[in-house]
Amino acid sequence: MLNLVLFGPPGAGKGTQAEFLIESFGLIHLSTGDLLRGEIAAGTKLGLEAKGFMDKGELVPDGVVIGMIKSKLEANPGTEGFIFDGFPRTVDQAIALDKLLDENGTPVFGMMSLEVGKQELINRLLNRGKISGRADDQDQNIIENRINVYNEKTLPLINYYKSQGKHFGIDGMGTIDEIKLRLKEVIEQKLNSQ
Ligand code: B4P
Repeated sequence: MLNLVLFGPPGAGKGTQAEFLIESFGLIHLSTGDLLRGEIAAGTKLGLEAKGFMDKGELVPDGVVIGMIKSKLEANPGTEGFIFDGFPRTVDQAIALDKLLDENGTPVFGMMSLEVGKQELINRLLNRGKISGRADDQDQNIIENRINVYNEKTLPLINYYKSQGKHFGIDGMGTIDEIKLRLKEVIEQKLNSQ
């Protein structure tokens, strides 16, 4: 199984590149952001709870997102693998993911970490906000808070995966196609070296 963690700050291109990885490697896409927005749209209790955090650019509590991922893993046995997009976002989430995957005997293959400068992140998200109407993409203060939360709570995950020899840094600046090629090359190189 090929379990990939697609990592990077808000606006780094995780959701964008996940679409290509699904096609190329036949993986199931698990985006906690999409799952949470689905709960909000459906008006569930979980969605109502999550909305308050997301609108401010804060992280939704670990227990909520870990529970969502657990039920998705259980609902998809025997797949080629998963792309975890926007998850894990804290060290506790990463530990929980390792435990869940250990139960299936299929560990994380690698963390693909997209590296993009702050001003480019802000530009991309403000642009998306104009088109999609996503509330958390329309206000520069909320975007900056998301980037600060990323730096404080999510960035330490790089060391978590480095210590397991699973961190792969990828230049996330350039066109979407250029970044696709970089990702594909890194994954194929690692697959061939096994
Ligand atoms: P997410 O939905 O994960 O949103 P995101 O970080 O903004 O990244 P996304 O994947 O959507 O955007 P992308 O970079 O592809 O999270 C939203 C919120 O949900 C969080 O703030 C948090 O509150 C909550 N949440 C989610 N997961 C959680 C978790 N595990 N724990 C706790 N809370 C959680 O793309 C951005 C834009 O850039 C797009 O418009 C795209 O077209 C554009 N773009 C991409 N690549 C480009 C390129 N190379 N050049 C130019 N533009 C590009």
